[in-house]
Amino acid sequence: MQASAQEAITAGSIANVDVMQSIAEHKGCGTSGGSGKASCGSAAGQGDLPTEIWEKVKNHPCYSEEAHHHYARMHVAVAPACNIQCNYCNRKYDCANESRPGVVSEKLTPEQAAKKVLAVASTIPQMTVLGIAGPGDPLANPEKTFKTFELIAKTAPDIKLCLSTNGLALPDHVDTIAGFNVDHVTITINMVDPEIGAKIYPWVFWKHKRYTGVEAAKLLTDRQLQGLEMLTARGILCKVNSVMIPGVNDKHLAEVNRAVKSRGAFLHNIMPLISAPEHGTVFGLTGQRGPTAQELKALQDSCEGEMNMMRHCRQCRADAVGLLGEDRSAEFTTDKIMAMEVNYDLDTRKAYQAMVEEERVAKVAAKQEELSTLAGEISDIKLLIAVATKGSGLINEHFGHAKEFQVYELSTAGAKFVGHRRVDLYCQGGYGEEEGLETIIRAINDCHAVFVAKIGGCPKSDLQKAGIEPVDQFAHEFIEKSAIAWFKSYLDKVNSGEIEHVERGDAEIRQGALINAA
Ligand code: CLF
Ligand code: SF4
Repeated sequence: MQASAQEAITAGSIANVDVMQSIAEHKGCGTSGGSGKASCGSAAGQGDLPTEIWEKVKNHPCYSEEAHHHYARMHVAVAPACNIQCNYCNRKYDCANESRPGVVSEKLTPEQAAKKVLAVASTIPQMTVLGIAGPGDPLANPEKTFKTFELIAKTAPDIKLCLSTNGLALPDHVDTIAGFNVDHVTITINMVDPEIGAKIYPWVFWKHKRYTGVEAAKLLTDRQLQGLEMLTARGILCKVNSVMIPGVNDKHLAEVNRAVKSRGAFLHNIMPLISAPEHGTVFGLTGQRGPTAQELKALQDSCEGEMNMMRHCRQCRADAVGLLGEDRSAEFTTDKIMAMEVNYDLDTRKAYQAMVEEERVAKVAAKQEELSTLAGEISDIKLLIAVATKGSGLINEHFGHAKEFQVYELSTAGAKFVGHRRVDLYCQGGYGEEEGLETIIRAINDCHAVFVAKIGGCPKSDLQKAGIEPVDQFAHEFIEKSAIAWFKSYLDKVNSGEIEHVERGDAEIRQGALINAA
């Protein structure tokens, strides 16, 4: 039964006191000046995370990189209005703070949303998180957002609730958020300097008044940081999203990183600006470019010394469903869910998730075992590989069917997930697309090898010509274990003089692919 809001607030506050204490004591990545270890919220296993926090992140596909291979999230598009204007947003489309530009979601009432959640939870037992991320700002639509949370908490209590906001209205709603036991809140913070903010936000609308320029940006940054402090004081895990806009805030984001870390943010997600004239945004029309793959990675790397970085964000849509790298929203349109027989069975979900956990444990054990073969290797070589995967941490996708490649950095320290590249499908109706192949090569041009379950002769040869080794010998095996084994043999070949290690160039973040991949 749903507790009243006040009861829930009280219960939530008590439960969160312990967690708050744990975040404060945890030196790795939370509030307290630690070194920001990649084990927090992003790598396999609990690492040095306190158990209370690990329990909150371990099945959340956005807060744990490792979990995103196994667990799914869904969004319900119940929040159409917005209270600010971002120069990278066209309000004909979904909120670009957590969505790819140019995507339109099917809007739902809270009741339709609750039915959809049950339908998805019955069909996808590894769906563990329900997020509200638009299509506008959830807190500019507080009644719809909180009514949806209330209905879902009542009917599907095992599903974690998640919220993403631009932060303007956040301080007014922190108690209600805590009252609904929302454990995870994302705030998009692109600046802490209003002069820079004025280049990103033409206006904000607050207390029945429109503010513009530096005044608007100052109001926004003050409210965002205040909201962040209030949430972390209540033990709610906060992720900060920042859109990297070259020439506008790219140099400034290190300062944003420090500012949010000092206020207790758990995770920082720096996303590339996706900008094209056809989006009809200010930045699209003025020709503002987004970063290249290596520019984005360099910024993420530089901030990682400060705190935990999220690198697996897919900038998903406001009605996204499925694993982060896939989109099953078309299976759950309003017409379809209203006609669906819903059988929400907690025991079945738990049993399925127990199997997923076994798979995770096996994957981590295989990786650790392979890692021991690198012990004693001394080499400065660091390189990237691209992997075709359908999920579960396996190399289980054909080259021609891949809509994205996951990118891992290999070194003597092991294999580390550092991002993904969306691509257009190479295989169209049974035939390979030559033009598609060129764009795929540009998207993974900074990688030394591409790991696939299978690949045809033509793309194989073209990849080799481009200096990217196609690797299909580890089909259906675990990604990290296989990558480490391949890297060991690569180092052996370099050490024996059989091959020479050469640095690769930069790669494109494929805007077209991102837009088409709705
Ligand atoms: Fe959704 Fe966001 Fe919650 Fe995740 S998404 S509200 S935290 S459940 Fe995740 Fe999607 Fe990136 Fe967002 S991949 S856009 S970070
Ligand atoms: Fe668009 Fe989201 Fe910015 Fe609102 S907060 S203007 S919906 S990107």
